[in-house]
Amino acid sequence: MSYEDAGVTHSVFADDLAGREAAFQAKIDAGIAIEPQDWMAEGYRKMLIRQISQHAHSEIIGQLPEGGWITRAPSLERKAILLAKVQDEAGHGLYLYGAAETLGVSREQLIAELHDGKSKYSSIFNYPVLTWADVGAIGWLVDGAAIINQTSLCRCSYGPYARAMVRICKEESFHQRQGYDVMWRLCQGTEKQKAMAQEALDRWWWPCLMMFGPADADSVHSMQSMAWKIKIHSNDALRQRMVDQTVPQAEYLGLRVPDPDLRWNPARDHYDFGAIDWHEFHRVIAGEGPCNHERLATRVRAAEEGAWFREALAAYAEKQSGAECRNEVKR
Ligand code: FAQ
Repeated sequence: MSYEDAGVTHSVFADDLAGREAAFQAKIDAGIAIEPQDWMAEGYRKMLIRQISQHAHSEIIGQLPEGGWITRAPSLERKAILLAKVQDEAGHGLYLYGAAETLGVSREQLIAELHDGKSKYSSIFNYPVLTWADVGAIGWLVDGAAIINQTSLCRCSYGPYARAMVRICKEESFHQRQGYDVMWRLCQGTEKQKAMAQEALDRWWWPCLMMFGPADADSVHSMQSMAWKIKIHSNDALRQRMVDQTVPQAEYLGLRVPDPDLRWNPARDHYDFGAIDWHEFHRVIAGEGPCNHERLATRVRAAEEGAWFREALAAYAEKQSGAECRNEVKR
């Protein structure tokens, strides 16, 4: 018997859905975390999968730019620090894929979407790392931008994502400090070393401001995402925070921020800064940045070459769990 035959109209179900959505929104408005077993709006689930998976991909692809410098780090100490940092990024990817899996998608599916180019990762990882100073600039500026964005995500409405962020932010703080320390040491060094630090800042400044996404007026998802408290602050608000925090740090290093329009505005109590080249941003996220092809190809090759190892691990795990079940039956 159909619902209509039973005298139940569609509008009853529509009312039921509207009621559930209203209760869901009220929960979010009251600051109550949404957990995987809770009812959630389908759009909310999809928005989270999109953002968390892109975030996870960014952590994994984000290992590549600095990873290329592990063998060229200038001392044993710097090598050990960089190795630990790059490994941390892999861990962040795993926490985030784990958080996405609680929403009913598989890790294999998400990774396939990255490899097919259907899912994005952060624009910043499509720029080349030309000198050791770039490694410092990544820690200082890229991790610095990531912390500003992620500190706000620690209060996001989805429990597993918010909890992953708390852990990630603690590690990112160490990453940011090590990057600043690399820059500091270069700025205390020879004229050539200081020039290298300045060139790195010149290259990374604008792409780092682009990390926060398009201007609020052009942001497709921000309004709904903020209503659901997936995002707590807008792209422009976080970008402004990045400028305000970082300019004094650059001044302390004795470096010049590459923006002729940058100036303190006492009326706003913020720095004013110049226009971002949004054409460059859109080119990079469309796959045409300086390193997009190389980054994705490296990632796909690593997955293919490691397939035998993952298969062996899965076979071993299956054998072990079979043995455990048999032991359980014997007991
Ligand atoms: N790159 O409507 P909105 C890190 C896309 S982690 C590429 O404003 P939304 C750690 C956006 O996806 C860095 N695409 O989007 C580390 C959307 O496209 P779609 C990653 C971008 O989601 C350090 C379209 O533009 N962090 O660095 C970018 O509300 C060192 C419209 O934009 C996160 O992922 C971009 N920069 O806001 C690792 C944090 N910006 O999906 C290694 C979590 C925008 O419709 C070494 N994510 N797009 O096809 C977020 O907070 C948000 O997703 C934003 C974008 C703010 C990135």
